[in-house]
Amino acid sequence: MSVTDHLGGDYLRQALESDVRAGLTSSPKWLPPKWFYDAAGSELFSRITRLAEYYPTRRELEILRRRAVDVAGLSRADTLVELGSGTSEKTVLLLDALANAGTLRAYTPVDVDDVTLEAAAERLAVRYPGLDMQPVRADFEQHLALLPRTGRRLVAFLGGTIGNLPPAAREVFLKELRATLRPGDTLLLGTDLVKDRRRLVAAYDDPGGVTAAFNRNVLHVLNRELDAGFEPEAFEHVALWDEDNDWIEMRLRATRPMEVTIGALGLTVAFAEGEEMRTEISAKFRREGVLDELSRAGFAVCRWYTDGAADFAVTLAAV
Ligand code: AVJ
Repeated sequence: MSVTDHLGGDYLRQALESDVRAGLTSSPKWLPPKWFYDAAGSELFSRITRLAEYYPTRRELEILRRRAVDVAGLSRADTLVELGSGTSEKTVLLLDALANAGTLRAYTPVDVDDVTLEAAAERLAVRYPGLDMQPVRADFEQHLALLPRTGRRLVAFLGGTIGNLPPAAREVFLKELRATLRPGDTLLLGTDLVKDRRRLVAAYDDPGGVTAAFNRNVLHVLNRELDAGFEPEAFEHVALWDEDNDWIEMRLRATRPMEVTIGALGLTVAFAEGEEMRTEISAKFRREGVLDELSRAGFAVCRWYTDGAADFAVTLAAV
């Protein structure tokens, strides 16, 4: 399996260093969520998706189970481009529907992790022997312009991951994505929806502490990759609902004053007792908001699909 790699050399390393330097020298401090996902973080995320409190994955699957055939019929895509490593369960629903519609030719999974990419591509190659596999190792925020442009494409961006981008970055992302597409191409976008705040907070603060471990994992990543001296257990997991911005915010709160050295950056940062560092926003949407953001980026919305409880939405849009 040959992976097209846009993250060669020390691209990721540079990105991590500059993100961490920018975030830890800001006030308030922050770290971008993309660094949660090393092998341990990906495993913790996969445990999160099985928690009773974490409804988005199940709801989105429910929608895709019910609507994949409709999506395939409307998009008539020959190439599925999947931004971010979906669970193969979601991917298979879309690939099966496109194969049954008779249009499927190629599959391009896009992810930063080559192990994830190769595993996905190899598993699916067995299930779809004639499928042209074109895995791309890339950062979907940076390398949209470099993705393959052949065929009639369905770009799937699922899981609600778009909610991890703040509004300005979302706008840039959608416009850049739109600019890479041609008439006939389509976008399938997963978004979590605004709902009762207790359910939202519970989904990001489970009693078993799996989400807390996922949150602290970013400190383990910094310790290992940047020779940092964080004591992850000295930070408390915080999940709160920001009702002005309609997003869940995850933070790590220092339980005592600390000085932390980040060896690879030659940087020492001080945390006051109780100081909170933002590690993720996860925006929740309303129908008008999604439609508005898509149309401002130049997409024409064709379908708005939700699950029975209206917890989550999947939108199909054309260019
Ligand atoms: C997979 C990125 C959409 O924001 O809900 C889960 C990540 N963070 N629990 C989300 C996550 C905390 C998840 N995304």
